[in-house]
Amino acid sequence: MFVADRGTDRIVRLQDLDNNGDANGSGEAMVFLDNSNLSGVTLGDPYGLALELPAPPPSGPFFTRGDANTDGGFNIADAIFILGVLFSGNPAGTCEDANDANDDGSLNIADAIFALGALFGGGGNLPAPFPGCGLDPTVDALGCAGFAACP
Ligand SMILES: [Ca+2]
Ligand SMILES: [Ca+2]
Ligand SMILES: [Ca+2]
Ligand SMILES: [Ca+2]
Repeated sequence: MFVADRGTDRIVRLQDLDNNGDANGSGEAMVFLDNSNLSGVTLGDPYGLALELPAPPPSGPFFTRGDANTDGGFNIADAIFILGVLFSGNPAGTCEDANDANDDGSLNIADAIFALGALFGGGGNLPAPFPGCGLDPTVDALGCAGFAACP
């Protein structure tokens, strides 16, 4: 069975490899064709068959954006923590999403700059969840394994 996901131009192959009646097992759902291996192919949908697959709902532990060192506060130490992860090889902590200060889905110098701007440059608040605890409202590849400062 093939499912074309319009949202990401992706064709997924679903197979019931272990014959248990579903395609939820390991290796049964395989990305057959997507943007990474298209190489010039344009996916069409002439028959309107593609399914609109909803984005996965946010999940994981609650966290506070910007609180990179997960001590329950947002201050200069968090910007220093982010810089330490980026440039000194320090461990990233338990919650990548907290380090993603600008919530663009990647961890880089822009997050440290964004955090410093919010702290000292009148940049205002960080994207949610901030300053309270919550889930990442914009699903991305960054995860949050644990965040001690949130219940
Ligand atoms: Ca902190
Ligand atoms: Ca970022
Ligand atoms: Ca996000
Ligand atoms: Ca995330």
